[in-house]
Amino acid sequence: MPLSERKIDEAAARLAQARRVVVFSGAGVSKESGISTFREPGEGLWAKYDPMKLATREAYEADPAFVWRWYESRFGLIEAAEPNPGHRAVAELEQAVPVTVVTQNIDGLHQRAGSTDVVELHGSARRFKCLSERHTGLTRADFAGSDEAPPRCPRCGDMIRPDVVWFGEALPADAIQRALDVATDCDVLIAVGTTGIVYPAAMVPAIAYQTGAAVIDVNPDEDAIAGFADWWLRGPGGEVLPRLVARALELGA
Ligand code: BJW
Repeated sequence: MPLSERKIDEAAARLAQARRVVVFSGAGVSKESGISTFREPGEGLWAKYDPMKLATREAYEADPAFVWRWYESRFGLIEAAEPNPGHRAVAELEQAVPVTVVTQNIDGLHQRAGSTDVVELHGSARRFKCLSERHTGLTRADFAGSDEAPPRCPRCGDMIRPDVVWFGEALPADAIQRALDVATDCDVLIAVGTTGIVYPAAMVPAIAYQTGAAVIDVNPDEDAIAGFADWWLRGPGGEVLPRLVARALELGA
């Protein structure tokens, strides 16, 4: 069923009154930029690959070359991708109200679209560290010219790994703390493009809801947030977010 103007208008009217907004995003917001989601039947990454053989420390230790090459192919797609109208609408909302983007994505597309306050819960495709984690904050320039897979840390010789959060690993403490703080403090939370089942990230929309924020969920398919959201705006982020934000700005957000 097409998403009604009435539903967009209702959600936009609430957004127009907001004092502080959190946008909680997942892989779906970047799908229209050509980046795969994880759990969609048939097309998500985990439909093609076993996450336990790719997104765990144990997998990396067992076959570092395989895992490194898989990440390198994904990072190539990420580098070539451009922000889509959904990312840009989120950035435009800052013209009217303070917005913190809490993203599970590692692609940096919110920042490239112009969002200025972005909390990355699951790391970043632009950062690397050595396996021992003694040397962090490395960039590609630190191992440029190496043809090893994976390259070696220039400082300790250990294997380099992507600075992303694998299953069973703790999220960056400062990022999860900030995410929980802004979730508690916001009065509107917009979730977009996430199944909302990966913890502790999934606590962010739940906490916002429990502390009284209005929750707007943007997703073409039902997710774990739609059940408690005030509005489930059913559709792709690249179509729904520009409509929602344009209407909220018209209403004087
Ligand atoms: C669209 C769209 C369009 C489509 N527009 N929308 C209970 C049981 C078993 C395990 C656990 C448990 N509770 C907790 C755990 C552990 C685990 C977990 O949550 N597992 C669950 C899956 C059950 N969590 C962890 O292991 C976390 N760490 C942890 O708990 O540590 C404990 C600890 C504490 C202290 C010390 C030590 C340890 C870490 C989780 C890390 C997740 N990592 C990944 C990979 C990141 C790196 C990489 O990119 O490779 O993060 S997994 C993957 O899932 C990735 C994502 O960020 C994350 C969330 O996925 P997301 O974004 O929701 O994507 P999808 O694909 O699921 O959904 C896409 C959505 O978009 C769909 O809804 C579509 O409909 C929609 N969509 N097109 C808008 N155009």
